Amino acid sequence: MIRPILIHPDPRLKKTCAPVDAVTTDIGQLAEDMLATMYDAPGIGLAAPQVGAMTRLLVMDCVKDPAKSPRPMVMLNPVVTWSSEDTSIYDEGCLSIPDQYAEVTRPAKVRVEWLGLDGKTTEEEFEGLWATCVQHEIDHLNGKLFIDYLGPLKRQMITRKMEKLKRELARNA
Ligand code: K1U
Ligand code: ZN
Repeated sequence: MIRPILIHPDPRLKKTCAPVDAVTTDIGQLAEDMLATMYDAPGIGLAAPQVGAMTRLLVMDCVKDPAKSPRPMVMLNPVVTWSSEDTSIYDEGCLSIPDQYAEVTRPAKVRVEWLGLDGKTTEEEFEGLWATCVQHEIDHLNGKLFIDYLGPLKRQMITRKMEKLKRELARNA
């Protein structure tokens, strides 16, 4: 099932999410719905609070080339266990802030540990777009958006645009 994606500003996008305490069928269904919602958007990642679920679950698939096999990933309770000192800059977007992009500097490589839907703990190192995306999604679980890395003027300008978009969407609903 495709779930509606919350648009900034929304108080749910500013909250810290609670850990997943058990891999239940509801968690499995949420992960399945989030992957469907992410591919439909389309996007390369999605965090649970973006669909109003205040739990530490994210999905991502940064394989952009349609000729290559997809690599859908589901992470429960992801934790960054190591970050590189070298950084990379990426022009980030967000499905909760449609059509707005800005350069964000983050560690170029990260190691992340998470619980899978099979109940097993995995640790993996990410680089390139995967590293950018997993950090962006973990930020969502902590109530942080990419615009929080920008100066107050840029952030306010984007927030005002989103408020206008939400008024228009509500009027046309
Ligand atoms: O979390 C989100 O809002 C999803 C977001 C993830 C992300 C994008 C860029 C840098 C870091 C994290 C998106 O997927 S925005 C859409 C997007 O980037 C994209 C859409 C279609 C094809 C390729 C990329
Ligand atoms: Zn986002």
